[in-house]
Amino acid sequence: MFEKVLIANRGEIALRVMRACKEMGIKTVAVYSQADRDLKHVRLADESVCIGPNPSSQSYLNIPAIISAMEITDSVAVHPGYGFLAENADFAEQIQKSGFTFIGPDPEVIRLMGDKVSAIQAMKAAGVPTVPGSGGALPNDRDACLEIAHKIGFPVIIKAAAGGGGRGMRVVHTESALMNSIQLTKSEAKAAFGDDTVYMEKFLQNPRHVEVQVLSDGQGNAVHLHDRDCSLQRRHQKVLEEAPAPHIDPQAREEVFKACVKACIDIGYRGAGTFEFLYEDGRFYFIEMNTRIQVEHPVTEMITGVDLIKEQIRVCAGEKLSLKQSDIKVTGHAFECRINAEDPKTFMPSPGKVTNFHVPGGLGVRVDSHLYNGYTVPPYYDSMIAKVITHAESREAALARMRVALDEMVVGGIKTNIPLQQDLVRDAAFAKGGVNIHYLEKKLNL
Ligand code: MV4
Repeated sequence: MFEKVLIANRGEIALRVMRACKEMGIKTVAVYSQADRDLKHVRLADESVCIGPNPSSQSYLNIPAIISAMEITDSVAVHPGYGFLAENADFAEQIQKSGFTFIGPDPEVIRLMGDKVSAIQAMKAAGVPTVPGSGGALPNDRDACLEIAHKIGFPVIIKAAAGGGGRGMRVVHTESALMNSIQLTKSEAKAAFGDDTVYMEKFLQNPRHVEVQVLSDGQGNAVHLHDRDCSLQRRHQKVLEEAPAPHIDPQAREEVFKACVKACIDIGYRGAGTFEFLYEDGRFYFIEMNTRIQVEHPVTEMITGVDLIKEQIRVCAGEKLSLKQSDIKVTGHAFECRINAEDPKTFMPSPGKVTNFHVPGGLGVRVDSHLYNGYTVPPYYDSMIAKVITHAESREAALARMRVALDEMVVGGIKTNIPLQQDLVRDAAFAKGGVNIHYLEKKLNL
């Protein structure tokens, strides 16, 4: 096992990773920007290194600074958390070339999945169901594009191969708008990602966002840890997640789980990963793979009892996956509410000093947060300050538990979205389960 791991992240996930390392007897190194010297995990780390000024471009995204911090602390591996450098293939490659271990898949696999066109092709080859589409980059040919669009059928969606997570895409409803939309998406993609490759898919009008968690050792062993529904989102930011996804066709689900496991083995995947699907009319359609641990991983941990971060670290240290598929059993249901430092109505960030922090508790209640009384939420980074997770024997009981937990929580001194979450967990349609990706934005505009 690793002697010492550097945690190249901040906030709740840095603390989450640190807890896993400590339980495993791994020494920890925290890195932080100037604004982050008072982060909770920095105080708890065996060692800590300031890697630069407040803008993440000069600190958490500063690859040479992170590699220097690994060298001076004798770290052997780096955990990237989520965001920042977590899916940066160049970072993973430089870490490997410097003789360190990146806790994640190989740079080639990150690159394969980072390019959405090659990701879809790899998944198709493995038997993962994909969205009907161009099956590759769109040619620079009007007639060929029109033919593809007609074969798929309008509406279609044009997506940047280098995009993902909602960046660089455009819906097209008519033939007359097609070529213009392709050109616009191409020039936006060129400007944003330096790559104007785009592809086309059938636009699914009312899907749910259902994703499958996997663990794989890159040595021919992989398991799935069931699914999560993350349909409640606003502007591509998830707000409330749950596991397992409610009201899923059991046969389609078993097939997609099997295909995800096979795909992990086929691409030589190592670590924790997530297959993102759109789910509509009882069918799954692969859209993207995330090669990192995700924000919402705790709901899966609660229903399976598997510590995903520990397993991720183990397989990335070269151990064989200790879990067999038959070891993984779903127990009950879990929800996660993301608590952000923001105005619950306008969604404007609300950084500042936390004067009064009370976390909910009790059976089946988990709070992943780096906050403490007197902590100042800086304005430079993501506004997520806590995740409240509840677990119970049934979906109804887990939701009731979330209502109680949110009502118990106090975050004084700053504005938070707790009132929005309190409203959502009392929403009748959400309580039934299975609302689609447009539900929250529609509700907010009422
Ligand atoms: C789609 C889609 C409908 N049809 N692809 C947005 C984020 C990125 N991961 C993919 N996205 C979408 N791709 C097809 N063929 C609708 C979305 C989408 C979406 C997907 C998941 C969660 C929220 C979303 C919100 C708007 C659009």
